Amino acid sequence: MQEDTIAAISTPLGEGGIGIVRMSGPQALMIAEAIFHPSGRFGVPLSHAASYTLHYGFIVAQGEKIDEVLVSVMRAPHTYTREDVVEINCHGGIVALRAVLDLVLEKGARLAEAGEFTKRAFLNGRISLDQAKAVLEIVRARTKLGLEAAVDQLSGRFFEAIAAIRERIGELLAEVEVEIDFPDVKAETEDALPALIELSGRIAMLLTQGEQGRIVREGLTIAIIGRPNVGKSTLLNTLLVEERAIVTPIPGTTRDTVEEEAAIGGVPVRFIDTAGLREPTDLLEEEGVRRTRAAIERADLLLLILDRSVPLTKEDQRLLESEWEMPAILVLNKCDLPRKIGSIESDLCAGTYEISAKSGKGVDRLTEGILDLLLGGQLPRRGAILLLDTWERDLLRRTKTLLDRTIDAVRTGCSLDMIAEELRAAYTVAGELQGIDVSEDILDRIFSRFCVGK
Ligand SMILES: Nc1nc2c(ncn2[C@@H]2O[C@H](COP(=O)(O)OP(=O)(O)OP(=O)(O)O)[C@@H](O)[C@H]2O)c(=O)[nH]1
Ligand SMILES: [Mg+2]
Repeated sequence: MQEDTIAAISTPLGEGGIGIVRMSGPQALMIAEAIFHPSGRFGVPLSHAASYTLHYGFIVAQGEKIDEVLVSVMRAPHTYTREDVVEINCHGGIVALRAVLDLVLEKGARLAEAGEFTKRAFLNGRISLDQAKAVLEIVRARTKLGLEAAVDQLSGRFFEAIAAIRERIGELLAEVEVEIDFPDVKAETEDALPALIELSGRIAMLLTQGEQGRIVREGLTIAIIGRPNVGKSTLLNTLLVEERAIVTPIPGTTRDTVEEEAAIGGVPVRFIDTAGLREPTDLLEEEGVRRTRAAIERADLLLLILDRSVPLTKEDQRLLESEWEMPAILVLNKCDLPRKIGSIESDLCAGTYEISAKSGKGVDRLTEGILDLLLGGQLPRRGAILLLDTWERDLLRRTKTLLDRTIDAVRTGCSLDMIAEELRAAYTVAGELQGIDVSEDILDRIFSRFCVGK
């Protein structure tokens, strides 16, 4: 248990109905009592309050009321951190909230670091590292699917999967070691092959789920490009179901990039509508084109829009012949009008879609195509997503490599010692994943990503 008591404002800064100053640690109740005046006949000193009770009164400093509050008292060990926790629910806005925080700091609490409440929950053994991270993901989720994945992870699913894998590796290692120690007990190492292959497969699946999680968490960026007036902004608005960008029949309507995020199939997608690409005729257009190019560089995918109701122009042709670093989908817009564009020669292999951005015709098929392309035909779904950190993906990959090397060693008839060595290494790396030997450095990295007060 930690010696000191930490405090922080646990609600977002800004105007809200209420704000919470949260404290955790051995002095939490004492500090709260020193600044809290209970109201009414039933008021008790907080240090006498039972766990899970709510107390109405005022925070008072030097005889002056600072805010009218509700204080909740939660006693160790059944609390978020397993320490005494006090939450002061203020409603006086940010100034009062700050004043209350200052007061508790004055009375001996220390300002909490980012994620320190959750870190204590982990250090005091209430939650696993995996669950601690899930808390962070819940706070940060950008789509419903991301939130569901985070909530699922809170149950420790990844932790359990790793524990099972590690246990199995341990068993296999023990068998090999028995063979080393008692060469007479002749078990065949080859018998271990199916188990090893199965384990490697399990890790491969976790990695795939982690990749899906990365997309759900980080989202995708899609730039909508094309020459002026082909309907880029109209498509953006249709995708967002919102009149976000200005649409007019005048070529060159969009001068600056317009960005907006939408959830498609549970994946947060940032769409960037861009200024039409053409030879700039003035400074403003020049800047617009520069920004379009910058947007293209950031994108995971391009939607190259052509207007199929008019013949192909030189600008269209040039765009079609450009080489992009990211996949590009060809979109033939205005399919509600007669086709005049003629046949199109293009090396863009990521697919062609005919749509009417204006009426919405074909747009669903386009979004399906986008997700198919970016997610390898696998829409992320609940239960098949893992939200992993880079270091976790790294350790998973290393465990898999070590298992694959063990498999090779068995197949090529390497010595038992060598097989045992690879297995032992895999066992250790899997242990790191479980959080058994997580270094201080990794812990700091994880928890510093939290906001203060969580
Ligand atoms: N008939 C028809 N008209 C469309 C369609 N999509 C866009 N338009 C029209 O085409 C014109 C240009 O649309 P915008 O969305 O402003 O085109 P843009 O590519 O953003 O143009 P710039 O911002 O100038 O580069 C507008 O008059 C739209 O109403 C469509 O699917 N069918
Ligand atoms: Mg536009």
